[in-house]
Order: sequence, then structure tokens, then C-alpha cells
Amino acid sequence: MAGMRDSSTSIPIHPDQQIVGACPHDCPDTCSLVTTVRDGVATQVHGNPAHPHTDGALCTKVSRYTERTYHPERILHPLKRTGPKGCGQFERVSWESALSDIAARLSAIASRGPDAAQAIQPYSYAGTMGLVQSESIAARFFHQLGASFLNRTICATAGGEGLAQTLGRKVGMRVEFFAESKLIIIWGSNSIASNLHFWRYAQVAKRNGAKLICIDPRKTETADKCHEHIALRPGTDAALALALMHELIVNDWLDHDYLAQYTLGWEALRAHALEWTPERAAAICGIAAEQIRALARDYGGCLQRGEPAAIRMNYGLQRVRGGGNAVRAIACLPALIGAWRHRAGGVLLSCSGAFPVARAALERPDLLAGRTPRTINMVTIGNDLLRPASPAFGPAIEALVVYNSNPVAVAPDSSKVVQGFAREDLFTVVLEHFQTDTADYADYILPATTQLEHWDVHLSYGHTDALLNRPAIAPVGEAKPNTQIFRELAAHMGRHDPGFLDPCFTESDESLCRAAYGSAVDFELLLRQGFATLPMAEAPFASGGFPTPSGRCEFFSARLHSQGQDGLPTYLANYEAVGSSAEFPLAMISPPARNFLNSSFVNVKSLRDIEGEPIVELHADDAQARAIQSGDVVRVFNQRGEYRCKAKVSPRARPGVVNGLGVWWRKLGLAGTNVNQLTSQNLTDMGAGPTFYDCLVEVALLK
Ligand SMILES: Nc1nc2c(c(=O)[nH]1)N[C@H]1C(S)=C(S)[C@@H](COP(=O)(O)OP(=O)(O)OC[C@H]3O[C@@H](n4cnc5c(=O)[nH]c(N)nc54)[C@H](O)[C@@H]3O)O[C@H]1N2
Ligand SMILES: Nc1nc2c(c(=O)[nH]1)N[C@H]1C(S)=C(S)[C@@H](COP(=O)(O)OP(=O)(O)OC[C@H]3O[C@@H](n4cnc5c(=O)[nH]c(N)nc54)[C@H](O)[C@@H]3O)O[C@H]1N2
Ligand SMILES: [Mo]
Repeated sequence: MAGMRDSSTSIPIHPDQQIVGACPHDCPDTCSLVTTVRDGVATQVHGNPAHPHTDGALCTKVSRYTERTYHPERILHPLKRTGPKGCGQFERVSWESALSDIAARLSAIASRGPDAAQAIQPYSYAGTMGLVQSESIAARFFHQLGASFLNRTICATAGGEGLAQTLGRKVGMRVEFFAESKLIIIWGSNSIASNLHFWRYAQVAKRNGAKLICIDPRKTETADKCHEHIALRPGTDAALALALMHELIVNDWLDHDYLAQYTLGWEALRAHALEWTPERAAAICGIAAEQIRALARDYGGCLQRGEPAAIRMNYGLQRVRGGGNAVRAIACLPALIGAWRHRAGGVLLSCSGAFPVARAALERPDLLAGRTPRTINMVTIGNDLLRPASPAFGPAIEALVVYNSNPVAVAPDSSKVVQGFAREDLFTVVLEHFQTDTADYADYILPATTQLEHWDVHLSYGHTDALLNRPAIAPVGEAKPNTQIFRELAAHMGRHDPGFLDPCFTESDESLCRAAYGSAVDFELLLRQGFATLPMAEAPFASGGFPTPSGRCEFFSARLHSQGQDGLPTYLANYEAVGSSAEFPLAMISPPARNFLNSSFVNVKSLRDIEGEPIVELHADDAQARAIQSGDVVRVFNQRGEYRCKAKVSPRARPGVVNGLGVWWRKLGLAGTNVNQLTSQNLTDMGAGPTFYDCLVEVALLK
């Protein structure tokens, strides 16, 4: 792009470059970014106006991206621990010394016997969603090593499995068509905070007369802007969905033709739903039966008027024991009224299943060469780090390599997690941008590049465009892309195991970017414009064609049934249901803070200033009963631990439910705690996911 001209002299000055990239964060929006670079320095990041979903707009967090990249606390060179674990004392070392020591330590473990490398555990999630900087060279590295697998469950597996068992995989409506819907049910999602670009489509629909209904225990900023808000108790969504079906059935607001042609198990579901009167569900959900009837009138009314009805689910509702079943129950609803017949009707939770990612080409599972290492669930890392060797478990975890994740802050049941990370006999390597709570426990911290500094390709779980990220600037300090760190670590491992000298460990990032989609996405188009829309039907299930074994929307899942589960979507009470404990009477949810992304950005001061302090929102009745006022420092506690924060008496909290917002860095919170001090390692009904929002607590003034 042409540089600016000084009007007095007409001499070009400071020609700015505009580099097109992609937002790497774990967010459904996956925006197309444009970074302005002057003299090798990124001066600004803004939303790409040429990308329809981004439409030139970014969230507050990512529009501050240069503040994060050039943060004075960026880790700029490898660090080696000098003090006790967790105290955060490190000294600068060279890459050569760090990598050769790490390779020697890992090789020593792996060389003890055929399955010994299982004592080495990778731990990663979606710090970057990039296909290349997440599991490409890293996966090859751990496959070659024979390290334990990691089941990456911490976010979405309950809902993902619920969708897979109902619609076939993570597929759904195309997000842009929400703009044409006449009824939008926003279910378990604070879209303004965490799915802003969907919200823009919902706003268009609203201006064109659509009704918006929000189903969420918390009166979020999204609920404020909807016509109606149903503030149910956490973990009761399946009961609500079944009662909604009940009303559709008794009023005969059903698309009988769609049900007959394109669904499986209707008679059984019908009988099951008829047991769910609005009164029965209302008592469980803690809402009025009339609200359920009104919801059914709105939803069934769309069928009667021939108007499209759409549901935007998000992952908030599946972080409870029955999360998979809840997603299943909701995913069934569009088929009852034939909403899928319209391109602006149906449901969307995630559309990531639409992307033809060549995972095997990136990850090379063939490097396992017949070995089948055990799998560790990332949600239970707290318990697993503390487990001794046993025939059932295998070896104790002796080495941990963490990248793209901050488990000490984000994993449930922090006291266990911290205890595990504090083990003096655990060798821990953390690839990071910052000295997070997790990095404090590392033996080595290795500096990783940010999105402005490396290549990548992306999918999205909230729209159907593939994106390319070009590096805008050179790596800051001595930082290296994750891929490069694993390439160099592999080269050092090659001294101990020649398998690491395979050419697959020298493949470049650009080559990996090309390999990620193979020929399924036009890479030249990605290079030219930064994004490429997947070819997809506008109304994918208008005439059935679900990617399930039967090709139908599976109300009844034979696969679930064969696993000993209920084959029909059903309501499962929370592990920690309201009323089940006299000691801990309040349900706590801990949804995202708008200006953080999980625990990312907590250390960006301008964003932390907007969030203020760690808070727990309480309803006035619950606050009054405990003589708590806004601004008081409180203890939120249960059998697992205690979290200190400030109380905020707020109409956003419903009676009996408190909201502990955001995953703060422990060391930036009060008394070195965050909300995961309270959450449990219990797993969801499907997908072995976390149950962050299935958690009973008590709140008291700090004496
Ligand atoms: N700003 C911001 N954006 C984010 C994130 C962030 O931390 N900050 N996180 C990102 C990540 S990792 C993800 S997975 C996505 C999606 O992440 P989600 O967690 O789905 O994000 P939200 O939509 O903000 O929050 C979920 C909503 O569900 C509500 N909720 C909690 N329990 C229940 C329940 O039992 N039933 C119902 N109906 N609702 C419930 C919460 O009050 C909250 O408003 O968002 C991403 N986007
Ligand atoms: N109580 C409670 N806990 C939760 C949630 C909740 O709602 N409530 N949400 C859960 C959810 S949905 C999720 S997805 C998880 C998220 O948990 P994580 O995936 O751990 O997400 P972040 O906390 O954002 O941490 C990501 C880290 O990766 C680093 N990173 C980013 N890019 C790169 C890179 O290119 N290379 C390297 N080496 N590092 C990089 C960042 O600096 C950051 O510290 O948290 C879960 N925890
Ligand atoms: Mo997530």
C-alpha cells in the first residue's frame, strides 16, 4: 500500500505496510486482522474491512494487540529456574543450553524402556487456534517420543459430542443467515462479550423485526438487549428444552413431514417429552411455567407463520454434568418445527466440523509406529499429577511440556493443580509469551512468538471461512514460533534417537500452512486475500442429509444407547444441584469476562483496568442474608477451597446463583487465588469435559 505523503514536499514518508492476518484466539469470531507496520514495528491492529464477517470491527481486547505483543513483561529469551518451584525466580540462559538440557532430560526418561516415554505429558490448548502453531510439529514430536496423549477436553467436548450424536458432527446454520431470522434464541451465550460478530447479525435481524430471547442464569449485557430473558438455574437446560417439546407436541406445532422423513426416534422422543410438563420443568429450572409456554408459542409460532427460527447455542450451557444431553435436547428442537427448511433457521453451536483439515498430514500419527500410549484428560490434570505409578495408571507423570495453555489458572480444582505443579520431582517446560501462573512453576520457560510474528492457517467455529495469518513483524527478542521450538528440540533429541532426524521435523511453517487444508482450500486465494469461504449449502439440512449414521437427525442415538447411556436426550441433575447441600447453598457459575480471553489479557493493564477487580456478583436477597454489600471483600468457599474477591450486589445475579466472572491470573487476584480454587474435576456425561458451572459454594464477609 502506498505510504503517506507530506503535502508540503510531496516526498513519501514512512511507507506503512498493511499485513493481513487472523486473530488466533479461542473465540467463535476468528477475525481477519490487518496490522499496520512501520519501520518493522507493528503500530496498529484493526479488523479487515474486506472480510465480511469481521466487517472492519474488532473487540476491545484484540484492537489492543500491539500492547500485548510489545508488553514490557514479554518473555524475550529462555529462562531457567533458580528458586523453589512456583516462586517465579529465573535466570537467562541461551537457547542452546536450554534445548540441550531439555532434550537430555526427556531422553533420559524415554530411554528407560519401551513405554517409558508415557511419563512425559504434553499439555496444550487453544492459546492460539492456529492449525500450525498448535498441533503440527508439536504433535509429531510427541508421537515420535511416544509420550502420553492428551485428551483436549477443557472447553467443548460435551457439546461437541452432543452435536455429533444428534446432527452427526460440529455443523449447523451458517452464521450470516441469522440476520434473516425472525426469532433468535440465544442459549447459554453472552454474545456481546464473546461472539460479537454473531451479535452484529442478530442486531440486523432485530432491526428487521426479529424477536430475541436469551436463556442464561445471568442477566448479561446480551440479555439486557434481548426482548426476553429466561434466567434458569445452571444445568437445567435439558429440562427446559424437553418442556418446550412438550408444548410443541400438545399444541401440534410440529412439522410432521420433516419429522417423518428426516428424523430418527420421533415416537420415543415424543413419549419422553410428554412426561415434561411446563410445571415439572419450571420447578427444576427455577422459572415460571408461563415463561416456558410463552417460549413455545414464540417457537411454534414461527412454524405457523412460515418464518425462520434460529438458535445460537454456546458452550456456557454444557459445563455441567448433563451438558452433552442438554446440547442434544436443544439440537433436536429445529427438527420438530422443520426450522432447517429455511437458511435462516436451525441451530448453531459450532461449525468447525465443516473444515476439511488434513490432521494426519500435520500431526503424523504414523510416527507412533504401532505404539499406543495412554491418554490423560486435561481436566483432571490436578489429580493425575499427584497419582503415583500403578498398573492401572502406568508411570507417574515425570515431565510436562506446556504450550498454548495456562493450566494453573484455567484447570479446575486449582489447589490440586498447584500441588501437582509444585512437585520438585516434576520436570516442567513452558512455552509462553508471559510469565503466567503456570510459567512460575516451570523449570524452563521458552519464549514463543505471538500471532504478529509467525505464519499460520485457521479454521473458525463461528463462521465458515478459512484464514491465513502472515507474520507482520520479525520475532520480538529471541522468541521463536512453537513449531520452530519443537523443530530445534527435535534436532537435539536426534542425538539420542535418530528417529528425530526424519525430514518431517524440518518442514517449514509455510509448507505446513499449505498442507493444513491440502487441495481442499485454494491456498493462492488465502495468500491473496487472507480468507477463503468454504463451499457450503445455504440450508444444509433442508432435506435431511445429516452426517449421522442414519443420515437423519438422531433423536435416538443407538451409539449412546450401546454405551449404556440413555439413547434419548434427557435431563441429568447437576452433581452439585441447588438444594443438595446445606453447607453450600449457592450455585456458582464463572463465565468469561468481556475484556479477557480465558486467562489471556489479564496482564494487559488497560484491559485489566476496564475489568477492575475480581468480583463475585450476588443477588440482593443473597447479599442481604449475609450482610454483604457491594465492595466488601468476601470469601467464596466450598470443600475444595476458598477464593477471595470483591462482592458486587447486582441485578445480573439471580437468587441462589452467584457469578464469579473471568479466569483471573491467581497472582493478580486477591490472596493469590482465582475462581478455579472452587471448581471440581467432575466430568460431563459425554465427552469427558469439565463441569466448571456445576459448583456449589457459600459466600461470607472476610472477617
Ligand atoms: N470476551 C471473551 N470472549 C470469549 C471468551 C472469553 O473468555 N472472553 N472465551 C472464549 C471461549 S474459550 C469460548 S469456549 C467461547 C464460548 O464461551 P462461552 O463460555 O460460551 O462464552 P459466553 O457466551 O460469554 O458465556 C456463556 C454464557 O453461558 C451462561 N451460562 C452459564 N451456565 C449456564 C447454564 O447452565 N445454562 C445456560 N443456558 N447458560 C449458562 C453464562 O452466564 C454466560 O453468559 O467464547 C470465547 N470468547
Ligand atoms: N472457571 C472457569 N474456568 C475456565 C473457563 C470458565 O468459563 N470458567 N473456561 C474454560 C475454557 S472454555 C477454556 S477454552 C480454557 C482455556 O484455557 P487455555 O487454553 O489455557 O487459555 P488461556 O487462559 O487463554 O491461556 C492460553 C495461554 O497460551 C499462551 N499462548 C498464546 N499463543 C501462544 C503461542 O503461539 N505459543 C505459546 N507457546 N503460547 C501461546 C497465552 O499467552 C496464554 O497464557 O479455560 C477453561 N477454564
Ligand atoms: Mo473455550
